[in-house]
Amino acid sequence: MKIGIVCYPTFGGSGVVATELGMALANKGHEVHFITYNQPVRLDFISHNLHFHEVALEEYPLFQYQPYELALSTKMVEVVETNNLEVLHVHYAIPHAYAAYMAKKMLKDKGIKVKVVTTLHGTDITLVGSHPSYKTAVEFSINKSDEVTTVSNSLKEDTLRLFNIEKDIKVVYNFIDSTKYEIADQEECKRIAVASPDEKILTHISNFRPVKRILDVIRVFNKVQKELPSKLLMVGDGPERLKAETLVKELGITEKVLFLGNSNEVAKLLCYSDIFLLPSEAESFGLAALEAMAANTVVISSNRGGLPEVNIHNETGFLSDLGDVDDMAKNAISLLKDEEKLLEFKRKAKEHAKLFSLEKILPQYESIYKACF
Ligand code: GMT
Repeated sequence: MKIGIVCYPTFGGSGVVATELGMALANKGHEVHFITYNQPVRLDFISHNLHFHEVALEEYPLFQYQPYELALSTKMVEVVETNNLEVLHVHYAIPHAYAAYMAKKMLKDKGIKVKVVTTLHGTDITLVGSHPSYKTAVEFSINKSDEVTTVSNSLKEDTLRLFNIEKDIKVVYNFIDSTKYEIADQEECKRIAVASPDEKILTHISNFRPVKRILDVIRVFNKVQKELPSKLLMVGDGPERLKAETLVKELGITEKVLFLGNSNEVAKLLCYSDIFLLPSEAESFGLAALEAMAANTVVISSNRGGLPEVNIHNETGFLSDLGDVDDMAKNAISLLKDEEKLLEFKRKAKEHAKLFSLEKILPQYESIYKACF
């Protein structure tokens, strides 16, 4: 098929899923066209079937805010028309689903048909989408999509609770390409660079937005490091970084916490991690937790949103109530002190991650594209 993929190209779960999906589809022989304002960060031109079309914005002094939806829908029309695309798969409702609806209408006027698949990722529904400034347009564009998917059952329930949805919503879980996490035995896994052999390694990866509660990450680690030698790797960047660095200084643990910035090579950091911390306030799925599990890392997370669908309590890790840093630290310490139990949890985490493999999820998206016709 000929498929257009629209996503946010930055670090963030929805962009990662869209990019990995596009690359996998191209690998399987589909013709894939990414339409976005920058080249997606994880995009690797591994196939001649992959194309990137930049949405360029015109600076104009009259505009306080650039009309991105307009430029995006114009680009979608151009790319669909020039390349005979059959499906536009938009990731994240705002403003992508709305822009796709406009593009579809403009194309119809030209006698060209295109189907729109919308994948909801979380904050487009839970944090931003239901805000009165956006709700009407988000609800409208979801209902006008040919097919709608969410990345977890939890997000489907939230969508049905917060909006008046007339469409059937299909749940298609996030996925991982497990081959990318098979580096643990290879030379690339440089544990020695971050910790000494007796130290345990805890890791957090996110965009450091308030919803990720990275101060809880630091507080949990602070309790852990009092009990056993350990290091914390903070991977990512974002608005809460300064607060987190300040807290680390106040607690006197700067030597033990490494802020590594954004990374495209999470597998190389996760391969030596023992525990992945994700105490988020909301998480429609928690792709970072799944990536950690695929890399043999136990997850200690909050029990919010779709996290219980990914992280199985007392098997692949532990779930705690929001903000319960004592419980998270207690679970981490008991696991890290029991080498056998830790290894068993790691094994189960890796095993469970296989349920979300690319091979299982890709055909689900392909049948959704077919269902549009
Ligand atoms: O969580 C983020 O910071 C990024 C956000 C996004 O929209 O890119 O991630 C959302 O989509 C991911 C992929 O489907 C999910 O794994 C994340 O759980 C979800 N984030 C939230 O719901 C907060």
